[in-house]
Amino acid sequence: MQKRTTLTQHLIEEQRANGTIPAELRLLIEVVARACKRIAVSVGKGALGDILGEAGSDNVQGEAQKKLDVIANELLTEANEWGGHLAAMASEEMETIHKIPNRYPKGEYLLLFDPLDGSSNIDVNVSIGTIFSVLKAPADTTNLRPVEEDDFLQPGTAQVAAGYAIYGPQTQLVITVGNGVDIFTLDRELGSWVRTQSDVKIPEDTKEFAINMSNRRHWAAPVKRYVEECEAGKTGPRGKDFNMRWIASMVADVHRILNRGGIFMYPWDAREPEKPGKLRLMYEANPMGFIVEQAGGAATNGHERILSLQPRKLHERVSVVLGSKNEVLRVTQYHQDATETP
Ligand code: P6P
Repeated sequence: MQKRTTLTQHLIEEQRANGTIPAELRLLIEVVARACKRIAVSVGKGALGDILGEAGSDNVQGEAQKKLDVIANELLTEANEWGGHLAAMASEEMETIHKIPNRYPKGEYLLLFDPLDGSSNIDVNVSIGTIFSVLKAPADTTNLRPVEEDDFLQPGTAQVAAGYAIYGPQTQLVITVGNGVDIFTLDRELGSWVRTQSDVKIPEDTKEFAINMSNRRHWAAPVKRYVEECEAGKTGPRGKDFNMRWIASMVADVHRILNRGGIFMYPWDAREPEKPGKLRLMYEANPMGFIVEQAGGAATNGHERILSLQPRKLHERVSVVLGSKNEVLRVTQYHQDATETP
């Protein structure tokens, strides 16, 4: 029987080898991982638990919340309040930042999360997930002043850890602390996360693209050009046939790309021209961008590196193009061509 490495052992070995994981950060990641196990139990109940359907409330984005959105958000906030690792939290499901109650000690980290991404898939039993990002809180927030929303507005390059859990045929946890990407599978008998893939790398080329094709008429010209060239296949300018996937669950689409390459696009489109895109920068694009880059891929907003963007609002949206590096760079080139064409 092959000896498997658990998440705890992996993080301790990372701490020893690279020193990039202070004990407080390791404990924070373990608390988040434990909360994801509890979310997995709720998700797995389906119709057997009172967890499907609408919660009867809207989130900050004005989207109808599913019961599981609210349950997952509560599980993550309750699990992370008392540990003493955090200065505050932020969630897609909460309009303002969530401060640590005064009865608990404060820590030096900020945790941001989308507690249940892809929730439109819950009721039809398609893979969904939890996405999280960890930032350092400004030093003076630990004792001198309360944390404010602006303290969260750091570029993605400031992340010290990021990850996601995917609740699918297997329940898996994907983690990076800046030394590559590792994947853990939940051993339901032991209740522990077991490392099943180490230092995952995304192929630089691909034959698979992911985009919601029903929005084609609303895309900008460079995106139309890229997708049409993929559709043209072997006889077209790309000289190869492409396949298309769209699960409408970012975690699931990114997980496929992490495992076999591909490009994921949720670009700006003319339906809501004032918005740069649908996906959220702080707790979707930044953590996924960190993970994809750590696996040798690229992540841009079509023009520039996502992790370099300076956030202006906690819930701001962004256009996302991520995955196999050479394909992402091609889309960026097409955007540059379009700006240079007279
Ligand atoms: P559409 C899920 O609601 C989500 O935020 C992402 O997980 C997913 O990639 C995207 O929206 C799907 O959007 O417009 O195709 O339903």
